Amino acid sequence: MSSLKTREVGNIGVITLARANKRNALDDATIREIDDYFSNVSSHIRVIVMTAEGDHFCAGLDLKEHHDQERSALDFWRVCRAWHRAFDKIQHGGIPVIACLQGAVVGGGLELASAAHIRVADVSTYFSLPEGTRGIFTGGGATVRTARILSADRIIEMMLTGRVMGIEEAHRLGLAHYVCNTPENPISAEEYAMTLAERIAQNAYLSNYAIVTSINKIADMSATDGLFAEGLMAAVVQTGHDVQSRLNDFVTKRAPKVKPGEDTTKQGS
Ligand code: 1HE
Repeated sequence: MSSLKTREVGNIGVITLARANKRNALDDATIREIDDYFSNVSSHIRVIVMTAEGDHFCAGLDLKEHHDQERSALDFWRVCRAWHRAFDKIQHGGIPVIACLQGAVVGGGLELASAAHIRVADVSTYFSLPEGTRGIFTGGGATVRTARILSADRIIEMMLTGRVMGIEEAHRLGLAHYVCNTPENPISAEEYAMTLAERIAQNAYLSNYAIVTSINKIADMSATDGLFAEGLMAAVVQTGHDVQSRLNDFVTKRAPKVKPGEDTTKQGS
């Protein structure tokens, strides 16, 4: 039985974790399905929204499978490398990915959410890295991806204490970009994510590709190499077929202006 559901809404792909009875814990089979999905995205898909069934986005590593398999060091190394491959395809696949979060986003669930480019969270969302309390260590990219979002210092503190980070702190620290289902933003996280996806799908394809593939890669480079790569990327994006018409919209005063107070989910609609 599949642990994922997928659908398309126009040019938006929606991938849903569908093991709510196990709080969407990630077993080997689910990681394989995530890898397969992100390896075979249809060419008309412009943005992917990742959601989860039930009250919790993801409870992390399937601890029962991990317990039952009594993995050796080499076994678990292979598991971790499979997670890295799958999550790399999310982060570096060239298509913007929006994660839509609720309830527990813990351990490997936080690593999965950290691979997405935008995180939209229901107000019920909370985050934790309980690996220390389970006697294991992060193996799905937290030391790289989550550490880049929160800082290495903060994930050390979270892993040592196993504490729960609430939505207000997570929003302030940039782990959740948007918080939904609040008096100020009463829309549901999924609706908000879909509206953002529609907005992002209207960007130039090459611009989106450059944004999601190059910025994280450039962060791995020296400043000199990064500036060189940035120039190359900009030159490639400049060859996009719709660059001139988009610039012409601005020059002829038909393009929307960049103004404070504008809701980005409404721009261009
Ligand atoms: C699970 C898992 C799981 C739930 N693996 N089966 N992750 C954790 O340490 C988080 C562990 N889970 C929890 O703390 C809680 O389950 C939740 C806070 C997420 C949800 O609580 P609740 O009360 O809604 O559900 P529950 O009753 O605890 O769990 C419902 C079922 O899901 C139950 O199974 P059942 O057969 O008894 O009904 C649970 O056993 C099952 N379940 N979480 C397996 N994680 C590559 S390295 C990554 C390292 C990590 O991810 S470490 C973090 C592990």
